[in-house]
Amino acid sequence: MAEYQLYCFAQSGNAYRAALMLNLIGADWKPTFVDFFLGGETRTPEYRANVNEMGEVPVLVHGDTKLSQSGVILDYLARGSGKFAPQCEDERLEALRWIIFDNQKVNGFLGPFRFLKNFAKPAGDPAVTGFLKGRIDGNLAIVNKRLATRPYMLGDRPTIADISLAGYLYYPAEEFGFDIAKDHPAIGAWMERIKALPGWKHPYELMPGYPLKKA
Ligand SMILES: N[C@@H](CCC(=O)N[C@@H](CS)C(=O)NCC(=O)O)C(=O)O
Repeated sequence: MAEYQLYCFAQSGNAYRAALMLNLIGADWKPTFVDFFLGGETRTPEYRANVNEMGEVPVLVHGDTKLSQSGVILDYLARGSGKFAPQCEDERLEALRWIIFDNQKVNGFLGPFRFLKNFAKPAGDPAVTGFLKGRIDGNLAIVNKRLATRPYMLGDRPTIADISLAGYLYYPAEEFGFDIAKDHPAIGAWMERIKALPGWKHPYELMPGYPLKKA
């Protein structure tokens, strides 16, 4: 049995953060497929009783430790491995600031936008997707400005703040209807740097459930 088990599915950028971190630190890990789309597994009483009362992926299991929230999982893995970890208290606080901003306002809007555009039935109301797109543009511009003056979110070294930001950014441009790397060139350059890290893989390669089975 692998040392780490990750409840996840291929289309989840939230889970990708944890899967990518596990791969980048060279952990011995195995994914456990969660049937989010067809089976509605995260909404079942069994999942909420046995896996995560919040009804979400990712969930990381490591021995007796079971964690959800990708930001918490990233912090746990960084502390345990010493890799991609902030190096001092100021850096730790700075990483947390960006991870929370990302969870709420960058990938926190990209995820629902992509879901409404590709997977929701009926498809998302244009008023809702239009609102989300406006927020996405504004928040990606904030990240782009930051990455225009430094190679990684906290400076010269990649940390968990970068791995959090990777969330939905590598999914195909067609799934969004716009090209993040082209529209925000400093983010595009950063994406190439992250992609070059040993162990990097695309979310569709790293997690089970792609392509999506039709009902
Ligand atoms: N802030 C959370 C977000 C997790 C999240 O929203 N995961 C989605 C999948 S991408 C989920 O499990 N949603 C279940 C549902 O809405 O029923 C994290 O970063 O872990």
